[in-house]
Amino acid sequence: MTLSSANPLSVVLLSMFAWAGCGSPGGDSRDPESIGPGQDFLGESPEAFDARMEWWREARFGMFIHWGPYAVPAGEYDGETVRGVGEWIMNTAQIPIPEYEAFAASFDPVLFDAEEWVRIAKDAGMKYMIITSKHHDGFGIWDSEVSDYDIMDASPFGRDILRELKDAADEAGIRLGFYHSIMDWHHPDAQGPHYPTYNTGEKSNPDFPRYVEEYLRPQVTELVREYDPAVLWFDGEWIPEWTHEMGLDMNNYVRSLKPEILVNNRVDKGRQGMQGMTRTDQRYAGDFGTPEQEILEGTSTLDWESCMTMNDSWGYKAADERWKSAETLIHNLVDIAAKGGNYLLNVGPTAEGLIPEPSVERLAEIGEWMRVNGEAVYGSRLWDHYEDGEAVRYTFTGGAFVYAVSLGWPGEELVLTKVEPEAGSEINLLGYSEALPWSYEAGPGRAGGEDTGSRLTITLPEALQDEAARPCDHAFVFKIQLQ
Ligand code: FHN
Repeated sequence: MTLSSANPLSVVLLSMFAWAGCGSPGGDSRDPESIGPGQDFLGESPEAFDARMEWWREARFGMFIHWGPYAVPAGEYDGETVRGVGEWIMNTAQIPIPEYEAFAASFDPVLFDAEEWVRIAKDAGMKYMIITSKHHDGFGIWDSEVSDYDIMDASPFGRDILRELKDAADEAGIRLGFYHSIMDWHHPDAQGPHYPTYNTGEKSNPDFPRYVEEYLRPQVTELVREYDPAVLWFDGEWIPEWTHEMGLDMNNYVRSLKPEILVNNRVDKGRQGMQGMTRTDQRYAGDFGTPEQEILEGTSTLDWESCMTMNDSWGYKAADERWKSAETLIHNLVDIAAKGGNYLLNVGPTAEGLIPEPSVERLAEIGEWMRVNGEAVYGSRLWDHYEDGEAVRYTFTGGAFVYAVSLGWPGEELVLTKVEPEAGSEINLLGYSEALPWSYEAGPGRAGGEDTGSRLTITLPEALQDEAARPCDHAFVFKIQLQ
């Protein structure tokens, strides 16, 4: 069993924050009628928040897609493999803007098939997709009126990738959201002038507010109005130029364009690094926390989504073959669902427009598992316990049943210490038709209103000791009727 994982965050901050008169510096250049006076989305009622989050909490599993001109060098520069993640090559290899623009000029993914990508995600059991509309390199993969540094004007491809994906996703009933980088290594009013170290942290561009007003916000407006995304997934908020006020302002602005949209916590400055949850020292914008490459240690009553690579790079990096196994990915999904979170699993397509085969294979294997066990993941929420030792996770989707998920085959019997079944009820292994024999011994005592030392022993038939006879691989879900 392999798992790879910090603390609760307070999302729904009910403090009032009057919209009109606040917001970004330099007056209000936005289109007035799209923002009602005094509209304050941070003051949303918990009921309204729950209603808005409902599809997302039900979904639990999504595809992250990092794709752009960085797929062209694919992690190589000057004949060398550049250290670190592929999508950072412009910064890591200190590539001057004109030279990097040449990668955009040769970004021509003729094998790109939006329906195929959506099919791969849907068949894996994923319910939503988040694609990089613009990453730190500043290149837009949609037909932007605001900029020429996009797929229509700066590359020979001439097809609107976001349009094609949106249409395919809608067709398949998959929700589509956009990652959008606040940091921009290409824009002269943003981090472009920080060359050679675009992600410096030591310099601050005094013209940055103009970038926010005349570039970032208009592009965000285009994305929301033209493509109606379900989620805006901001990133790159750590730059010194981006402020808490700008974050609150952007959150409210985006919500005023589409009140039901979801916005991650990286719109604001409250994120605690890779652990990803939001500090509580003051009110911050954002609907969910974003642990990165890790899973929360314990549970959180608040919404969170762990994003993770399948190898070590978000963007396509030819040399990176450190692929996680399908078993690891399935165990992560179960662990995250048991802890009340979402799993946003990444793919980094090639410059030709293909999702790498190792990713496709693993997603297909996860899909096989989800077709047997998905009911234990979708809509899962916190139960009394999320684990029963290293090798067992509990998921609960409301109703009369709890799911005990064994991370690996338990052998001839599975012993659980934190659940008492309804007397005389059936225990079933998902995907296996016959009910399983079980016995329950109440514990010697009760602590915290619970039986301690109780033992529920589920006996597994001889037939299932043969791997080929089991309904699935990697993790096994026992459906238990609660007392
Ligand atoms: O710098 C980015 C990185 O390239 C990638 O997009 C990840 C995904 O969450 N976020 C940032 C690092 O925290």
